[in-house]
Amino acid sequence: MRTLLLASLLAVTALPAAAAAAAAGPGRVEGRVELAVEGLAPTDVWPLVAYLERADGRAGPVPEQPAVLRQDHARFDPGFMIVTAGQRIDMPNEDAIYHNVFSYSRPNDFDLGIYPRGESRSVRLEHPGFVEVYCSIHENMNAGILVAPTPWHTIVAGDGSFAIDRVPPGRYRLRVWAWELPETVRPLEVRPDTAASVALTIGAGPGARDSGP
Ligand SMILES: [Cu+2]
Repeated sequence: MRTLLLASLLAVTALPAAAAAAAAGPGRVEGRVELAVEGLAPTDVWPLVAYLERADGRAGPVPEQPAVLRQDHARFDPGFMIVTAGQRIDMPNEDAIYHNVFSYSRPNDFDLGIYPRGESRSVRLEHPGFVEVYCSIHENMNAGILVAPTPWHTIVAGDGSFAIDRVPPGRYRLRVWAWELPETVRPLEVRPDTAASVALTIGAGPGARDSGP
C-alpha cells in the first residue's frame, strides 16, 4: 500500500518536469533588413531572401512536400522561389504549348527536355546557391530559384521585415541574399520558444556592414 502510494506520488511529481520538457518548442528568427545604398529600398533589389544555415554546416531536414514551378502563358510561375537543397521541384506544363526547362547554373545544371501540356517533370537541386532557369523554345521565359541549405528560409517583405518560424533551438548563421549584392552573414543562437531579433544592413560592398547588437 505504502509502495503504491509512493509510486503514485512520484508519478504526480514527475509530471510537471515532463510537461515542461515537452513544451520547449522551436524558436523564431525575426528581423529587418536595410540597404546601405542611398536611394535604394529593399523593393529595388527584390527578391531579397533570409535563410539559416546550421553553424556546424549540417544540412537541414528536406521537406517532403514538393515545390512547384508552373509553366503557363509562356511564363514560369512563380518567377522566383526558394527551395531547400534536395527538395523535389515539380515543373508541370499547364500551357497550351510545348515547353522545356533547363539550367546552366553549375553544379545544379539540368535539362528536363521538351514536354507538352498536362505533363510534369521534376528535379532536385542538391547544392545551395542561385539557379537560373530557362526554356529552350521561348527566349524570354526565365525564373530564379534560390536553393537554401535548410528549410528555414523566407522572402523578405517590401518594408525589409522578415520572420522565420519553427526553427529548432541551436546555433546558426543567418544569411541575407539579394541578386548581385554581397551576401550578409550573421551568427545567431535560437533558443526554445523565443524570438531572436536581428537588424542588418546590406549592400555596403564586400564584407557588408552589419548593424548588429
Ligand atoms: Cu517555353
